[in-house]
Amino acid sequence: MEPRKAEAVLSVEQMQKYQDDGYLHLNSFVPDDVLVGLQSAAAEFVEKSRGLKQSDKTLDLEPGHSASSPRIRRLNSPVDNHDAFRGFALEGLAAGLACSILEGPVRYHHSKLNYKWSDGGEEVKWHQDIQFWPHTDFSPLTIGVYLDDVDDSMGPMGVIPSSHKGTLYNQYSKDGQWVGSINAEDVGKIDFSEVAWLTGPAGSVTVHNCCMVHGSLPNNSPKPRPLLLQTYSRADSYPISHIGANGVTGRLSGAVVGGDSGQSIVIEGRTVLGAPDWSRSGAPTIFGSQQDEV
Ligand SMILES: O=C(O)CCC(=O)C(=O)O
Repeated sequence: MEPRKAEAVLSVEQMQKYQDDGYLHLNSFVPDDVLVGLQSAAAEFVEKSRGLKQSDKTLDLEPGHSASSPRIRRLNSPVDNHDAFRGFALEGLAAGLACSILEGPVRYHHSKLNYKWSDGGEEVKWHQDIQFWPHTDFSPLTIGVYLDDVDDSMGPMGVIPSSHKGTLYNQYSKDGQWVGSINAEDVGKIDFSEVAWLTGPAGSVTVHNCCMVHGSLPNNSPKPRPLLLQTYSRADSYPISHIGANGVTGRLSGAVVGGDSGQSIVIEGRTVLGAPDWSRSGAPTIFGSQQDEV
């Protein structure tokens, strides 16, 4: 399948809303045939989990998980683990949407499927994403797809409109431990009166910028709340190594979708035309490159 090119998937108003508010909420956006493929891939991992007693590299299980009553927190890197997720994120609708919002080729960063199981599936505390995997700009965004109908009782994702333009919070505890959430003192200063809870029928899509303050409540309903998430940046934005999850975001992380990256980066106002990406093939020596050896 041809990679998706940047094309006008969204209206001018929606594009402006993303810039202003830092998020989008697209009800019933994924066509049924695509949705069914994603749902059935997600169900395969539920079946697989029945054979597990504890979390492994792919599936993160909640305490209390059993073969007869699975409780999955997360499927790590769905893009690396199932063709349906890979196609959707790197060639299909999510790829096209990312190229459209970022107005050109994009660099895929990582993916995950948060199942947020029924009857107490865990909350995600208020946080911002960029501290987990800093990039050379603030273009990274995450596209979420609800694989089931989600209402207020199921711990939908909540966002604080326009918070992507504000403070970038410290997500360490007072004693210097990384906790991945905004501390209680800072949370106390945030105005939650405008919080938007992103509910919707299966196939509804959320998009949030990497600096957006967001989180979700526990799922106390009798149904899981599967949310498939995939993150992209502009193709000329690069994850900064040796901070957070960068470097451990999966086999296909770094794939450029919808065109070429150009390997060009602006640092301190000067443009560097970088060498090709050798992260998968291994780097040649300077001798090999200069003598034109393959
Ligand atoms: O699953 C959710 O509700 C939010 C997910 C999220 O923010 C994250 O995994 O970073």
